[in-house]
Amino acid sequence: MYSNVIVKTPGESYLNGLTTSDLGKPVFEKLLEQHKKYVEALEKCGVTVTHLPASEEFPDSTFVEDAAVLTSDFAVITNPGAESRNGEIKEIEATLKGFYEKLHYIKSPGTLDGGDILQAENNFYIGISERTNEEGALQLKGILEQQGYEATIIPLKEFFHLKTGIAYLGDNRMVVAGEFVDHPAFDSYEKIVIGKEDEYSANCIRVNDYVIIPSGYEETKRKFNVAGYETIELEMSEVQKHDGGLSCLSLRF
Ligand code: CIR
Repeated sequence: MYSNVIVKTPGESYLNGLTTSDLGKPVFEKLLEQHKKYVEALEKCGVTVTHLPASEEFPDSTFVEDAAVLTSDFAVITNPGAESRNGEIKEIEATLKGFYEKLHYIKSPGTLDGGDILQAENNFYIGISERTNEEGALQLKGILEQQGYEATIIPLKEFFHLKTGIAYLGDNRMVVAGEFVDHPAFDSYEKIVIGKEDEYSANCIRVNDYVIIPSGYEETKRKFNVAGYETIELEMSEVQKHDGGLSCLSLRF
């Protein structure tokens, strides 16, 4: 169960943020509306929302997930791999000091984005990507093991971040797409397999009694409903245009 989430309103500078997609320029008003609905959905899930104001100096800072790795008992401030995003950690650090007594840190030359980290109960999976390097992954593994968790490092082949293609729903159940469908690291889980054409919907979030999924993925919704989950669907078009998904927009703990 999650009690808290941190979100951050996107600024107008979002339009100048990083992207690899060819989905076109985001429409700022539409983005704000989608973000507002996202926050309302989280509130419906029963969490307390800490809402940070927009920061124009950091175009990608609405993607708060990348700045920290959180559990109910400890917090790690990351060292985001994209130069333009690195300064985002200052505000997240200051915010998390209000929730945690002690913070851990990923330090250079290690880099790590929270989007590359997936927790499934006592196990963490750490992706090595364009943003998270081996040194950063090893630092986090060390911190996690010290705290009594297990950590597996997974070099990515295609996905942008680890959680671009995988989500944990609880109940030993993983949502997997693309390179993770047959990945041996996830063999012990019951899998909900997402097809190539629905790949974007693999980035979904279980928040207490609901699974929040992007709208427009009927087959994914059906699979979750059949498995017994109540779903909330959200329009994510303007977030997707800048390589973001549902998990990226919040820190949940
Ligand atoms: C970036 O390139 O960093 C942002 N435009 C997207 C970050 C998405 N974050 C995530 O998947 N955790």
